[in-house]
Amino acid sequence: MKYQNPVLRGMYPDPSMCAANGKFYMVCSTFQYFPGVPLFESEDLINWHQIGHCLTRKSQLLLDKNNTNSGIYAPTIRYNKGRFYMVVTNVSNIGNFYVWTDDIYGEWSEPVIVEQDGIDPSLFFDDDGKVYFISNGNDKDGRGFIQMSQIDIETGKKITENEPLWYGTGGRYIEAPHMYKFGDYYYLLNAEGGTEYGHMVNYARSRNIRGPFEPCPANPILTNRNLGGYQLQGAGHGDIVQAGDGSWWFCHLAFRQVDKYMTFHHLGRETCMEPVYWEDGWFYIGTKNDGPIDCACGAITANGYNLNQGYGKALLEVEAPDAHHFEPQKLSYKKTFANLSTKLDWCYICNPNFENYTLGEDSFELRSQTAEQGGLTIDTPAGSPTFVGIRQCEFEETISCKVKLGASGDCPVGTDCSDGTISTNPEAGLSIYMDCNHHYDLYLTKRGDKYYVECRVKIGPACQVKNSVELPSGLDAADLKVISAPYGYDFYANGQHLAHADSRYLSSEVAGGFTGVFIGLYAQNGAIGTFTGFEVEHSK
Ligand code: 6LW
Repeated sequence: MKYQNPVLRGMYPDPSMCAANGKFYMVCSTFQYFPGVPLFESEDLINWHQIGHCLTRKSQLLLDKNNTNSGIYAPTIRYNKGRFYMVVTNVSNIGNFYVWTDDIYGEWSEPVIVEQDGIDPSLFFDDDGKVYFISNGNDKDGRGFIQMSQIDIETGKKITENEPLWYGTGGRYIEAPHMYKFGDYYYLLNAEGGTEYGHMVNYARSRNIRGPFEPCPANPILTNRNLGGYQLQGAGHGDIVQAGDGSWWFCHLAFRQVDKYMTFHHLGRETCMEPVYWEDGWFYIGTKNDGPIDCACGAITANGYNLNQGYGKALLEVEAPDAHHFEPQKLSYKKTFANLSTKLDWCYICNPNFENYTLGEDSFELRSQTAEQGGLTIDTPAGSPTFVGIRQCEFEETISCKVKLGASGDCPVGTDCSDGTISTNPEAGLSIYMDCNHHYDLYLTKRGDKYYVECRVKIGPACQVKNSVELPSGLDAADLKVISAPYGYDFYANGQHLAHADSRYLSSEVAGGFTGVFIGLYAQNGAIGTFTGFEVEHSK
């Protein structure tokens, strides 16, 4: 039976997973978004559903520095003796820490800080009861490596100093380390090559936890860096588990370009799953029929890919091992306020002022930041504007809602923004949001007594109102619709096409950074936006 990658679609990067009590649990990075670190559960490793977040309180997740690519990087989830641990870096302030819970459906502890530098921390519980803290780091000459210390898991205090374990295979940005013990060997996994097109996964093994580590002869065991003309790229940063049926699985990040030759991606890095097989104490990505293969002859796999350099490939369609049963994936969806009202999908930028949001059965009321709160807008580079969003999960989505515009009475003096400058008139609407410098907005605004629906594009320092249509007098609401396709977005108001904008200008290649596009509702400059009838639809 075949399944489709990514298994978590939309911005779910840096996955880590563990097995516990017959199920699997997975976590991903969230950067500047609140709550932090979504937590997923699965019974078959292919179908995942979100059961919560690990970081739900400001005391666990302070996001006060800036709203692009700060915050939470690369979590690891582990289970030991009835307790779950999630270890992660908050690059904006407290650095490396972990939280724990004995109830996977409940709240997680306050942060336990570990005084170890580097990012992408991981925990390893050895058979002898010792607990190790592993992260990347740099030696005194600035060379990247994987380092480890022994810690007291009750307090997070270090028992030993950091020691270097492995410098990797020579790729840039050695990161994403995990230690495992399978049989007689310790296995030390990493990612190298950077999280872009050169990304890869390597590992080494040793009979001693302190090394020396012997690199796998097939490194990189996963990379798409030589797979040209293929939509899925950037495969790297992963984690491995064994399922109850004996099969082994590897989760990792990768991204979908807008098509197979066009090297832009805007949905962010996503989570894929690959089968794993073993041979002579080494593990490989894929199924045995795919390889390993005599590299010198440039062998072609059953899937038609040349495995000349690096063995494992991340593929969009994967044949699962026969013995592994899973439910067919559900790839179509219709998201509405009602079915999103569990709040698990909603994300805020930095630490939100919750008093500005009221989610009802089929409505979401958003009140602009007040002057005392800072009067922030979605262009502000730090802090929490009134914005709540969900990830764009597929290229093709139809997004619609009605927005009604009220004003709080303390709205600032307006300026005409038809020359492209940032407006200070009250406005509320939808934002196709990559970051504060790259977003496309479809909104209702008021100048004097008149209401207008407008579409504005902001691409770095260039900001342009593409179209502005006055509403018939007496109307203070509009139907907004965005139709997205791989190459771009079309913006409509009250059935009229207002503008088109290319997706490439919201891509990671243009905007930089680690996140992907969100579909946001926002209100600013004194506006109160009442949103109803929200729908995000995708049919496969
Ligand atoms: C993360 C690093 C990486 O810390 O990107 O792809 C960084 N890998 O491991 C941010 O996600």
